[in-house]
Amino acid sequence: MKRSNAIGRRICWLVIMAGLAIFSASGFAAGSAAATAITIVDQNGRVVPNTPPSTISQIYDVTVGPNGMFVFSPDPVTISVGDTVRWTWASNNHSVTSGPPCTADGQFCSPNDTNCSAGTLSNIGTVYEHTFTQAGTYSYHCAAHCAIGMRGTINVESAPMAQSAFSRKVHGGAGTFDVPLPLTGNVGVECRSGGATNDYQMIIDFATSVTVGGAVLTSGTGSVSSFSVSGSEVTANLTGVTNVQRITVTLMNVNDGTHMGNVPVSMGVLVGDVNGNATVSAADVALTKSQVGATVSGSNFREDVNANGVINSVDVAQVKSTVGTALPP
Ligand SMILES: [Ca+2]
Ligand SMILES: [Ca+2]
Ligand SMILES: [Cu+2]
Repeated sequence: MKRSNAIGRRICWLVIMAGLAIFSASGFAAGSAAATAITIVDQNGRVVPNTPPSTISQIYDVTVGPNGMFVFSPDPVTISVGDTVRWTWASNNHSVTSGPPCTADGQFCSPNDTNCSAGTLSNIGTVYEHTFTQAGTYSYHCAAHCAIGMRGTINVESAPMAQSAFSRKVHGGAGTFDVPLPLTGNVGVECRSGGATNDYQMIIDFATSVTVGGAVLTSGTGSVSSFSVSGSEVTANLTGVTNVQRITVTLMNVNDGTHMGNVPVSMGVLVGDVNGNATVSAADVALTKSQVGATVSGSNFREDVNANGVINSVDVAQVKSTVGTALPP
């Protein structure tokens, strides 16, 4: 009994240590990514939001010459801007050479994207990858077997453009009010508190109806608790969104029938920044005081910092408590 307990404990420790090793490995990766981040300022010295990559890239596999057949499989392949195609040779003496059949146009080619006109042939086991950064239709072929039909097509689609985005809160009985979240340039600043569990709701509108594969918080602290799509409007419910940070929610695989890709939307979270200039100062306190007792409307809802439908001393106190905080770069 004792002995089996000791063994059990040892196994338990091994599991914990393996877990720690994985955890610290991922922690290190995150740390080094943060260390390489750069801060860019505009002509007025204001920090330009750290825009994340427009897509979270995926890898699509294509087999070159499966079962000795002179084909690329699958074909055609449809991907999004930023995705990578990975070709793996299943038989000998083939190339991946971009261009209208059957001439090289030099856009990409195996084995290393150089001297495409040579039509270098590779053998079984070769792996060649190319990342597509521009939307378009890309034809390619095997330099040795194009004439007998060994050709392929990669369709690279760009993501649908979001038309507008908002951070939405219900202010008690006063109504629902939205903080605009610009899709380019400086981030919109959400100045209202998220309540006990730091909840926010992001609304993203497209020009036409869309389908959405998922919604993920791709930068910052918090998570997407649920999302829904109604026609052209996507609603993402967020929770655990801490104060004083920038977050990015990425809608994955948004498809409007002609475009497909990931759509990121960023937001600054700075409770008490009622004038939205990315710092909380005496000016925010004064602005909130000036609206005490006023009916909450589209022009002063930011001063209802706790979003309960009235502007009073509780809101003033909340703004005062955050004076000195600022949105990080
Ligand atoms: Ca401010
Ligand atoms: Ca209030
Ligand atoms: Cu070939």
